[in-house]
Amino acid sequence: NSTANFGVGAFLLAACEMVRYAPESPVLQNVYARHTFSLNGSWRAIVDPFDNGFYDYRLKENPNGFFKNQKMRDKSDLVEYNFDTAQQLMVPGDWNTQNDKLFFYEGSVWYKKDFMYNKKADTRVYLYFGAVNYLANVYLNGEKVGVHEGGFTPFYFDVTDKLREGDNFVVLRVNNERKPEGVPTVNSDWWNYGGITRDVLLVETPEVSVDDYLVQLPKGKYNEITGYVKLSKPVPGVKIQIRIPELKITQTLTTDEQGKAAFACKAKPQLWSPENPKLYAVEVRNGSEVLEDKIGFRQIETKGKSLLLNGKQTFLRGISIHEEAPYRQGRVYSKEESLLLLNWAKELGCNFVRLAHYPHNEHMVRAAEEMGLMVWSEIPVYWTIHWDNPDTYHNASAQLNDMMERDKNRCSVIIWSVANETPHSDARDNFLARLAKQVRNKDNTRLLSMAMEVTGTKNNISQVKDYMSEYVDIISFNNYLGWYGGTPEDCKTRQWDIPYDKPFFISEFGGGALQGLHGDKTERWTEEYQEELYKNTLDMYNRVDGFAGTSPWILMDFRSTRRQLNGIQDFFNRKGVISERGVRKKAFYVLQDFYRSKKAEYE
Ligand code: GCB
Repeated sequence: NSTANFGVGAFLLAACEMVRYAPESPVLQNVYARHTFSLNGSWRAIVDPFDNGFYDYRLKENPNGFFKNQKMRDKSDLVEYNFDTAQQLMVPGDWNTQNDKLFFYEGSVWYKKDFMYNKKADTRVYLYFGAVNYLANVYLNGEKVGVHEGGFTPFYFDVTDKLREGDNFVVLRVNNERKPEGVPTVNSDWWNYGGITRDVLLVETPEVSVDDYLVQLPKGKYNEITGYVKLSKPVPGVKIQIRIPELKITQTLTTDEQGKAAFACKAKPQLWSPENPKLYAVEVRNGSEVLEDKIGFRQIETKGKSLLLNGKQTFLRGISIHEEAPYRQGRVYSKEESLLLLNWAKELGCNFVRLAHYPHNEHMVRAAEEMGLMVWSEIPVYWTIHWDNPDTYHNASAQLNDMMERDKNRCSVIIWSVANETPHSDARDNFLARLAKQVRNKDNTRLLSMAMEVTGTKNNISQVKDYMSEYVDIISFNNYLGWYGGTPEDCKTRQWDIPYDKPFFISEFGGGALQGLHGDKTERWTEEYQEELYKNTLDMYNRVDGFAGTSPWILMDFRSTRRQLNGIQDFFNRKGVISERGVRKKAFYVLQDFYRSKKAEYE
């Protein structure tokens, strides 16, 4: 667990540099409730395609790399870089959409930010990154702090001893080169946005602080709230108070030898649901340290082919979403832009969103919760990654861990997904089975799934018989009948064989349409084709027993390097039901109608 917080890169380096990467294992649950200083804003940036700031001319790591932030001492001095005159990039933000020259860029960029800090007694300070895509080498005041691999999960380092009174500077080498052994691997259908893509914070905590907590309904129970708190250090005898004022709960806990304390108390909270997204103010107090959260309570389970929310059968009226900003493109990092996307989902009539194909920023998950949207959260184990490579496994496992840690108090998250469209092999099955076990060991209050595929079609009957089906709670699969194979007409007769006593969920279907392009419903890329495909697909699955929901691909057109067709795609995947400029296509209204009728059916 401790190494997982620092990702695989840090783990590998830890072996050779024990001191620098000694496991610290903070979780920093609910970072936004803590005492923080934002390091967002304008950063200096040096583009470094050959990693000249990292390696010397013998390709050895240069102990005087750009992280030293050297300045000319006199006029004869030779320093071949200068952060102070370098271009500026906004953080958070991907570099691709901030500078035309960086649109397709994949490589290293050095970032630097100056800041003032006044040191305080009895305080630990963490340098926190919401996410950096993909590899981050972090330095403070010219010293190495740590390394993190993986583009969509938070990480942090204890920098208390490296901070100086007054002026400080932080430098990052951010590298977004795709690597075959990476997670994701070299091939994916989205833009490889590079940069410091989420918030950067300095987090101050007391010397011994509450670094983690969990508050939830235990599996299957409605009249009890359970959970735990954990200190940043194994200090026994510390009194921690948990309060849920609205429920008149005040629990005073005393930590054990590990600095942990568990609790359970009788309570009958109003349940969270899309119709009533009730959240309770929760307060965790450790002396003067107070963490405030809003937490909802619900049960999600399956029974035979049914999916039950709070014991009541439900249908997931979903949509898949990439973390891509409307109008401007680039990565979403703010609550405002998260709301834009989620409001569209609400307008469609959704009660569920699939946040594909990687953990989205924390604002997105929290906003979904406030709005009454259930969430599918996924790690980028996407297509054909290196199933046999132990480093790849550790990387995926660390990302899974960090996703679950960050969002474990979010009742909106009902499904942890460990993969998308992965090809069967023994190595893959073994890899995914281990991830599935990891989910089960950590959390029994949510469902486990993965987006699988059709395994065969014979006599017009498509079968979904993936070996991973025994591991999941809900059989999810992506299928593009009518787009990548066949025509929308074929949906009218296609039969389905899904031989499990579990609900099934269509995690993707869809087809491309250029918004504003009209024609006959058999003509590709027209809104009419996409509209027909939506009608026929929804009718088709609606005839199959156990159909528990869908998250069509996708809410909005999004940038993809794989989509090159001139005049139509222009590097956009056009399967959105809304264009990247926010214009609804005809299929939007088909889905909206369908969800209206589903809502009525289930109420
Ligand atoms: C898929 C993938 C998704 C792609 C989509 C497509 O099955 O899961 O990432 O973007 O198909 O448009 O081909």
